[in-house]
Amino acid sequence: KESRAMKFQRQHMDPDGPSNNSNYCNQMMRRRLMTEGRCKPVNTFVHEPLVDVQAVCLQRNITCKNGQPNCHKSSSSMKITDCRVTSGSKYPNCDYRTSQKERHIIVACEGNPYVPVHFDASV
Ligand code: PAP
Repeated sequence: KESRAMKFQRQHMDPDGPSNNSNYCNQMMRRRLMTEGRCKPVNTFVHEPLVDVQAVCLQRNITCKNGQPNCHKSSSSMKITDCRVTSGSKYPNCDYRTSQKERHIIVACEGNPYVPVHFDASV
């Protein structure tokens, strides 16, 4: 079974991206299996080395959107791409808007090793 840490990498890590094109989210959301059963409504890909994203778990704890205390904010801004399903998108034809940004990321971490398992927000 896929671990939460591996699921985070599948859903959120693209260190070598982004290919600079407006179809990025349409292609990546499908390729990373987030359009199976439903179109995942919002998802962020991070374009930084995995070690740098894992290191965010070493930052001090902050409260996550769901009230849990296991979130951490990156000290530097990171290259990210936000994917948001369009209003006209109809499953199984999942259609996304692609927005490239540079933001501080907030991730939830768990386990031993203590690694990212959930992408909470970018600020
Ligand atoms: P995403 O939130 O990163 O988009 P999602 O598929 O929702 O991905 O998975 C997040 C996982 O992190 C969930 O575990 P599961 O796959 O076993 O359902 C969720 O329980 C877990 N998680 C751990 N800490 C938190 C947190 N503070 N907030 C939300 N989810 C968390």
